[in-house]
Amino acid sequence: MAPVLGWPEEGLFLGLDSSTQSMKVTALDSSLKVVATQAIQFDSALPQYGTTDGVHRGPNSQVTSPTLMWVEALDLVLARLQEASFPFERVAAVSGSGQQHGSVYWANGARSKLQSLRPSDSLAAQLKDAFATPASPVWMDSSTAKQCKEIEDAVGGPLELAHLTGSRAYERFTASQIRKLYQQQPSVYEHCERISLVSSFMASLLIGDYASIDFSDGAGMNLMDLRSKTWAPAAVQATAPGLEAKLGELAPGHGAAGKIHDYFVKKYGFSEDCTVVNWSGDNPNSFAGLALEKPGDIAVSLGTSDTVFGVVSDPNPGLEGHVFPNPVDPSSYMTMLCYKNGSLTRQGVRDRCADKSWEHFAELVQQVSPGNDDLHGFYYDEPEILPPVPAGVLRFECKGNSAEDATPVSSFDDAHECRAIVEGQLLSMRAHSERIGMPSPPTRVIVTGGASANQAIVATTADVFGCDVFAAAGTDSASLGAALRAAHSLLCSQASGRDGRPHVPPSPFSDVLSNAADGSAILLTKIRSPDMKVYGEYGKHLTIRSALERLIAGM
Ligand code: ADP
Ligand code: XUL
Repeated sequence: MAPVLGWPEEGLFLGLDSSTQSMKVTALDSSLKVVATQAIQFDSALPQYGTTDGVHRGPNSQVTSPTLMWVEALDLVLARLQEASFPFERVAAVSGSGQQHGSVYWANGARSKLQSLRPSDSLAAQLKDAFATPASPVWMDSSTAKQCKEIEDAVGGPLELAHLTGSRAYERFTASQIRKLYQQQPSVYEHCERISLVSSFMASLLIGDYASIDFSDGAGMNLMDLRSKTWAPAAVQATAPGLEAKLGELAPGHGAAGKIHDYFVKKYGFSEDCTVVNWSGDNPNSFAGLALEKPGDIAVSLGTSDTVFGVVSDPNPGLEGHVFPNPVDPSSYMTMLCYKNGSLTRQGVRDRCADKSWEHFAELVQQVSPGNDDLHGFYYDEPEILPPVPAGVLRFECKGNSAEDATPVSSFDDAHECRAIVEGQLLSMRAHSERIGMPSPPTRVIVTGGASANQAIVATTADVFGCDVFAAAGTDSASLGAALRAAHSLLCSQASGRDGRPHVPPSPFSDVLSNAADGSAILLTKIRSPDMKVYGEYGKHLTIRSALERLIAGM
């Protein structure tokens, strides 16, 4: 297909991904081929912050990350690219992806620190006093049940809040985190001039000023009116006084945040014309990176969290799952489920049962037949989101046809333990995705995230969902999506230039995707077909497991 008018032939698009455990980069050329990648793990690359899995776990289910670690990681990952002679001067636009919901509290006076960044010193040295609190609450936190209840009550109940903002109140969502900070550390709240999400925080570093929160990540706060994409006064007032002034304006994901700050021009050699495009959340970016646009497709992202998402045009948010605006098409939305016990919980089982080896873990899973000899496991190392249950591990044997026939079991052998966690997690995803109206069976499942490299997990995904499984060449769809969104923004701005008016709706995202050449990062490959007999047999296990899950959750 011919390149779209005005497409910068030599230009590169950079996508960063500030995730829970790491910071990653994907750079694309104009034919959407990957020209560079880079990744640093917070625990090992920045040990001075003392994180485990990128976070600090505190008492009472409190989980935070040191804000300054993310600042230092940005310099570090760019320095790594520089060491690899990456041509920063060719970057036409840069965007990014942030773990959703996490919040940063800028201290009074921080804006002028941002505006006057000097290349002679590091970002961390210059911003070390820029935060009202050094600890950013992140999505793994579940310490705000009280504040969730207060916000839901003030707005008229959980369903009302879901209709208004796309989700009922969740402990990790930003509103309850802000309310807790306001209640427990009023002087921190008082001394905070601006609250950013991880996404808008990272964009702020790149432009040297406060960047807007985009609509898609903004919907992960319980503060935005999902339909009007403006702050919802009832939710804002229920959260904390004087909050709207600290949140700034919301903006579309395809909008430009500004030009890159001189710090990055001088230090790394970016062009001063390089545009910083609004960042968004990791799930919206993955949604863009996997080009999810067909209603029959669903994506399963197996990162630190496990998420399942699909596309809808007319959402009806309820008590389960979330709805966010589509980051690349204002006429539709993404629906999503999120599990806290994803990769780290699988990793725990691997470490106990499979000598800390993913290969051995996969072999053990494949040693047992699908259905796991009627053994069911529920593995919650962390308090779970879906269903909302405290941490704990429960195992059952169920030879009969209903959950009433199940008997508790204290342990499984290694192979059954490995299959139990994989089957259990995927069966839960299928059951809940069906409940919120995602297609069943889907036309196809697109897998991404660290664990999508695991063939035993991929094979079970195909059999549980009963459809083909596709994957992109890389496993980091979030930074890929960010790079594609950077390109999309550039097209939108050029389109607005052509007719002289702001372009609403934006240029179709498919105009970006149409530039993909052979070997492009966006091309998906079928990696597994289902065994439909096994899919059929999973029906019984699905019913039993769902009933057991309801018992465990007391629902
Ligand atoms: P995030 O972006 O949320 O930080 P990633 O998508 O990078 O997370 O995934 C990281 C996780 O992937 C690690 O915690 C690890 O447990 C898991 N992982 C990596 N390789 C494999 C594998 N072969 N099988 C299963 N899980 C894996
Ligand atoms: C989504 C969620 C996680 C984080 C980190 O609601 O909490 O997926 O975005 O990946």
